[in-house]
Amino acid sequence: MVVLSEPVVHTDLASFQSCESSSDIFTEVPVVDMSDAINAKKLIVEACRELGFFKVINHGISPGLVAMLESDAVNFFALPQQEKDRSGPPSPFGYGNTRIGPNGDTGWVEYLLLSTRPDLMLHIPYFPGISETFWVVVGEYVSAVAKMLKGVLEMISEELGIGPRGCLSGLVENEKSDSYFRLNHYRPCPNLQALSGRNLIGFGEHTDPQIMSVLRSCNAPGLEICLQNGSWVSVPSDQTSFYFSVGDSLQVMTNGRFKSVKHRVVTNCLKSRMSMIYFGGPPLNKKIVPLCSLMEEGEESLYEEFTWSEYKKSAYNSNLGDDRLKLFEKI
Ligand code: GA4
Repeated sequence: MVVLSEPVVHTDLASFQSCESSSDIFTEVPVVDMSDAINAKKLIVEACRELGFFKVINHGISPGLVAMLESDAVNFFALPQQEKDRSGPPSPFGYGNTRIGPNGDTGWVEYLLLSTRPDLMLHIPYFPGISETFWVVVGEYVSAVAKMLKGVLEMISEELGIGPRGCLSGLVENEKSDSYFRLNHYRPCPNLQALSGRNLIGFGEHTDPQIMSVLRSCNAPGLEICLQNGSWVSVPSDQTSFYFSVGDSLQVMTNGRFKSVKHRVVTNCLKSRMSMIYFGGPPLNKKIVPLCSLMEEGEESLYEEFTWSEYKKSAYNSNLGDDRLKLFEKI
């Protein structure tokens, strides 16, 4: 579905970062066909090692469900600003506009950040303007995507010979799993001339702290990933597929074999972009350490031991673009 929205004219662009958007359209995103399980496993592991990023097709998630969620999100973001503001500011959950996280990061984006844990969501008193079906649809979408992620993590375990069964996938399946769900809405970039050919940053460069993230976007470009040689490339949008990215926690659990991928979103001059991201996180008390069954004889962990709760605390004390794992690297 194309998200229609009027370009916003905003005179004070100085407070937003801009960048030269990458003209390199990356045509080599690994494509994993879930209907071909044997090849899928190999491709996923290869992609996680080389890029930390891949696209999944034939995933079995109902396009109707995705469309329903997108339509609820479009309706929410189309509400008058003051209505939306009643669901914010985020702490960290709720509606946010241009401010990302607690430490002064900004981006040309408005968003809803939600926890997928019902016990946490109960602390959020009220999301005005969200249709009655919204929670039901979010719930259905999140369980479908979590199931798909669980399948992908099981495939990784099988391919790498990681045991016991469920040691990886069980982390996001666990009812205590600290997973997040985010809806991002990027309005068209205003006043392009003022930026002299540059693009506003929608969501600045960062890696995701969790295990793996699953992104679906509408048919508007904007997502860029950083290749291992340091160059930024633009990911072609594909609203029928899901993009998976390796997070910091999986990098640690594989002792650096998989790399968490740096990514960012640049705004588009004409079209709104809407994305939905599920961040698969472990339970708060889970120790994030390399998986024993993966370690070779004599291999040592590259990282100091930490729990997910400690890592999250440290992430929320950092700025978006910081190298958060650096603090935990063994010297
Ligand atoms: C990046 C990945 C997810 O969007 C997120 C973000 C979180 C937030 O927006 O609340 C953070 C960011 C993200 C990492 C550093 C801190 C925390 C904003 C920020 C500056 C929900 C997450 O888990 O970490």
